[in-house]
Amino acid sequence: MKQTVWHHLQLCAHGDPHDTIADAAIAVQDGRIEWLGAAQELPAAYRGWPREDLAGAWVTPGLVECHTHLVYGGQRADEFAQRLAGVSYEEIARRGGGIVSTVRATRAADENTLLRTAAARLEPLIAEGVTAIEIKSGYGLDLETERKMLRVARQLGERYPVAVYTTFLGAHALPPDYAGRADDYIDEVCNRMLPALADEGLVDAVDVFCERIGFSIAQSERVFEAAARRNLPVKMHAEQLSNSGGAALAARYRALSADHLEFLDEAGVAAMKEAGTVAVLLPGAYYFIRETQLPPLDLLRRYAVPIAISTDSNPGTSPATSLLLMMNMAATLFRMTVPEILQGVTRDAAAALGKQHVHGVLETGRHADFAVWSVESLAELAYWIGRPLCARVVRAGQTVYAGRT
Ligand code: DI6
Ligand code: FE
Repeated sequence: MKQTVWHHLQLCAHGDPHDTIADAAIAVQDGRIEWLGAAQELPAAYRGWPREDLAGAWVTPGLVECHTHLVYGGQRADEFAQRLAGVSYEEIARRGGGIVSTVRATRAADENTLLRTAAARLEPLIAEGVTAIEIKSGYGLDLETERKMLRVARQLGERYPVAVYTTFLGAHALPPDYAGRADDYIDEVCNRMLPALADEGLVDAVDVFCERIGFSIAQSERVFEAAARRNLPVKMHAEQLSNSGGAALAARYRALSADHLEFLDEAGVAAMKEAGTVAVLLPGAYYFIRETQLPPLDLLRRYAVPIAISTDSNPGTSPATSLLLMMNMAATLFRMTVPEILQGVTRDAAAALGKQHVHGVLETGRHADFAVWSVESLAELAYWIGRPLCARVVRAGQTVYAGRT
């Protein structure tokens, strides 16, 4: 039986910097939290256990990264360079760039290549304290490659000390072989791809890109109906470039989350509140495509809609692998507060995955998944730009990463 008392730490157990314990201890047995609280109140039963001294460091729940496209082939740096040289999105798409170029590269890559390249994007996230992560498909757009992507996502969870939750995003873009036949492709997604991948245990949730350049409300609803037939939760890329009413549709299907939301309106916010749908904000995509429309923070606050933050790590609009940088962008670009940001990468990000009972908060009975920080103030987690701040990552009571202290 592995017993440890972690002590000499400052504890932020709920991701709320107003709810902390200055001199705390966490008793862990076989990877689960037996007790946590003020060190002076440590029950006698735990006082003889072996100790780990954290030298007064801040401890938060392990971070939850709730929206990534981590698995894909190739990269799109040359496309980025073309855009800087003045070539338009439309011209790049005409030249075969955009999502389609990543689809080609993903179809051509074998599983080992996808695993290796995705791992290189996962490791920096783990080094920043991430202990749970969502990974989408969506660059295969055919059954074989969507399966390959989701298998790689599952393998990442087997090989790395991080809980991986997969999302089927077959409705990410229209593959070239279905040009002009979007409804036929949605048939393929709903009637063949999703059932097969769900039967193989590869799908934890289903997502759709509801947008003018993505899929319509009607097509998105068909994907949600197919997910409902398999009792799978849904989420949506919604209102990223325009207001199509996607968030309200997502709320009607009690979606776990609606993501991006720059063009979200009050009707959508109210519907999300009523449904308990989490707003996932993606400052990396906002920044990288130089968007100017801010998500409606005031409306989300007024309706008390939970707000999560994520990298949206993807090769086209957010080639990011730092959740800490997203926390700084959420502050500087979206004007979110430190408490909102900390809860946005712990408690509310866990809720965006429907895993609020497992991740995002430290309490007795849960896995001892926590991050140890080399900071004097928790505000530093949103303050520094691109600085390593994580001293240690503990997953199920075991140190799985040790950084600079
Ligand atoms: N919204 C986005 O920003 C990404 N997908 C989506 O639905 C873009 C993906 C890409 O450009 O590769
Ligand atoms: Fe995305």
